[in-house]
Amino acid sequence: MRILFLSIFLYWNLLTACDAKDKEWWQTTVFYQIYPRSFADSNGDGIGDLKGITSRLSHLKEAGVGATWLSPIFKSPMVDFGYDISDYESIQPEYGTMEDFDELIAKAKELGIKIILDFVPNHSSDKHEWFIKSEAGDPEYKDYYVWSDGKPNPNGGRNIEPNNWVSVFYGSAWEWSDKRKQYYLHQFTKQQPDLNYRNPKVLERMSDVLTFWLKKGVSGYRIDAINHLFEVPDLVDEPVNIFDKDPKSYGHLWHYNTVDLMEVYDVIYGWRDLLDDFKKTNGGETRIMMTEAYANMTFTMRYYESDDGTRKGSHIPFNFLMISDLNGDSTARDFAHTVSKWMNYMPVGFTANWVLGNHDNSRVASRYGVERIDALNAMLLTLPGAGVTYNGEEIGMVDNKNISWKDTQDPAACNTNPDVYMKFSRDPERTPFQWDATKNAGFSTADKTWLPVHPNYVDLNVKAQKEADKSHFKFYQQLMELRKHETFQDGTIKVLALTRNVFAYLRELRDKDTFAVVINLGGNVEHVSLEPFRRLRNKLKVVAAAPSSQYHEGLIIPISSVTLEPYDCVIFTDGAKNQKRLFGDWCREVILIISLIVTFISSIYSLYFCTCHNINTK
Ligand SMILES: *[C@@H]1O[C@H](CO)[C@@H](O)[C@H](O)[C@H]1NC(C)=O
Ligand SMILES: *[C@@H]1O[C@H](CO)[C@@H](O)[C@H](O)[C@H]1NC(C)=O
Ligand SMILES: CC(=O)N[C@H]1CO[C@H](CO)[C@@H](O)[C@@H]1O
Ligand SMILES: [Ca+2]
Ligand SMILES: [Ca+2]
Repeated sequence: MRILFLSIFLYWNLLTACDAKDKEWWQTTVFYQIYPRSFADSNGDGIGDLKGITSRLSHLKEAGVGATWLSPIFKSPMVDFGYDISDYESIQPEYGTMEDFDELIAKAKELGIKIILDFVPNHSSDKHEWFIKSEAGDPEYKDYYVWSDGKPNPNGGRNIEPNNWVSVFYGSAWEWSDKRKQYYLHQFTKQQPDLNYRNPKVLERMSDVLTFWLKKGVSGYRIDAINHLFEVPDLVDEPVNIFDKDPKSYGHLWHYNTVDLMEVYDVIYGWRDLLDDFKKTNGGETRIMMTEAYANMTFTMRYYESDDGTRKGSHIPFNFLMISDLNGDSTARDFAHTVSKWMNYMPVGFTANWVLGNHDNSRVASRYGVERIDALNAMLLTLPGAGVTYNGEEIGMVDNKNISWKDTQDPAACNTNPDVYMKFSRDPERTPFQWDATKNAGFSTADKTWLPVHPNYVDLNVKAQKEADKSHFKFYQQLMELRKHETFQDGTIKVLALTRNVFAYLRELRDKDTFAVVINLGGNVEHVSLEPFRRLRNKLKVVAAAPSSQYHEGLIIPISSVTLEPYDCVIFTDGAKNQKRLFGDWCREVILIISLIVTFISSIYSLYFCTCHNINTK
């Protein structure tokens, strides 16, 4: 008898080995972007800071988030709110000190939350020591930036710009330096001079920055505006896009010479090696790279690996399709197509990711409509791979569109005029985080916060949603819990547009429960059948339902008559694990045979042993 138990035990244990999960932390987690300036203010100056983040980290834990990426916290004149860095290895004083940063890392470790830093390699601030020396003609730093004499002026006088390039933030990409009597390139604001990556010394210095923070305990980087790293060396004009008549506008040119150059990828593959080597020499978990590039599919996929497959690059090349290709007007077919698009383009064996929002784009509830926040959060948490989300989306914060010209902070808006600034402003999605119903939403005790708090904070805040029976946050937490299921972590996806407004997908994994996520994008009640999926059983059990749903957890309904409330989102399982097949998989077969042989041999042995024993005692 004992032998039999032993064999069964052996069999099951070995089987588990067959199914062993080989996913690393970053492949299944949700990355939560914190915009430090707006998250939590610890000292009452109206500006968020590191101590504030540390004191509120438990919120991330409660939300079920495994990692956070912080927008830049480095020393900066704050022309572009930290994306203009004057010292890559120190902390911006209004955000705190290096000790505060160490405390943040320690607290995060304690809570099991990984910290990812923003890395801004394309440009430094014009107040960076390197630029000051470069402008002064210091031989060591002379070629740290992209300098040009410009072209002779046909009318005489100072040379004109070397070419027609424009900055992402409007106007010429060239700025004249009176000191050096040359132009320097800036793809963003003129206070953000582009570093010259054709100078190996620059690459080396920037790689050292990566190592500096890795040693401090960060788990990786989110790399900013990476596709802007290189420009063609001969600085030739870019072709004009006739549909955009304004020669100062970024859309006026086709950016063939200033973005997505092949050289970018070599730098990325090199930085991947740096991260992998760091792990090899220092141990610990994999340090990762997330890359930000608003590029087409061909260019985006190349961040994963080189075309010939010999070099690895970004772990998470940001998938911006949920920002660029979908919005509140999208139909179920648009959703199905967009999800499939990423899955189809992605090279086999890599990890998908879904970026729901960030500090450059309107908030999810504003982009898709407040009614759809639960559905979009549900997608983030149940699609395959990693989710990337922005602080505040878990409670459905909305843009604060009532920001006066006087209160406007974003350079992209300030560079324009009082009539049009709101069209360019990124301030609406950057207003302070809404913690509770106290002064300034619990963000700060200051009389005036750096951006005005959205007045809806009285009702819309974390505290209220935690106390409510049903809320966006409660649903979010529930989905985070569900997400731990192996099917969500490891399973495949099959998408279907069931009607014009009902978008659904199956998540399946061999020998595990199958789940169906069903979303009503429209404002009418919808009756649908999930039979088109074919692989589901006849009865479905509700495992999670949006706060607006008429369904509740545990309810059993027939597959052919699913009723969805307006903007509803329901997750079902058919309760039946995929039929377990004893054979059909070499790993299982081998293990079964080994177990049988062991059972056989030990039975023979014990029979023999027992017989002898019996004889001897007689
Ligand atoms: C991306 O752009 C490049 C260059 O313009 C082009 O060759 C490539 O086909 C494009 N890829 C897709 C998927 O559109
Ligand atoms: C906009 O904000 C100002 C104060 O910043 C306030 O007086 C005004 O009532 C607000 N307008 C709307 C439409 O909310
Ligand atoms: C989403 C994001 O980080 N966008 C940044 C891209 O880079 C420019 C320049 O560094 C910033 O202004 C954006 O905020
Ligand atoms: Ca502060
Ligand atoms: Ca550049």
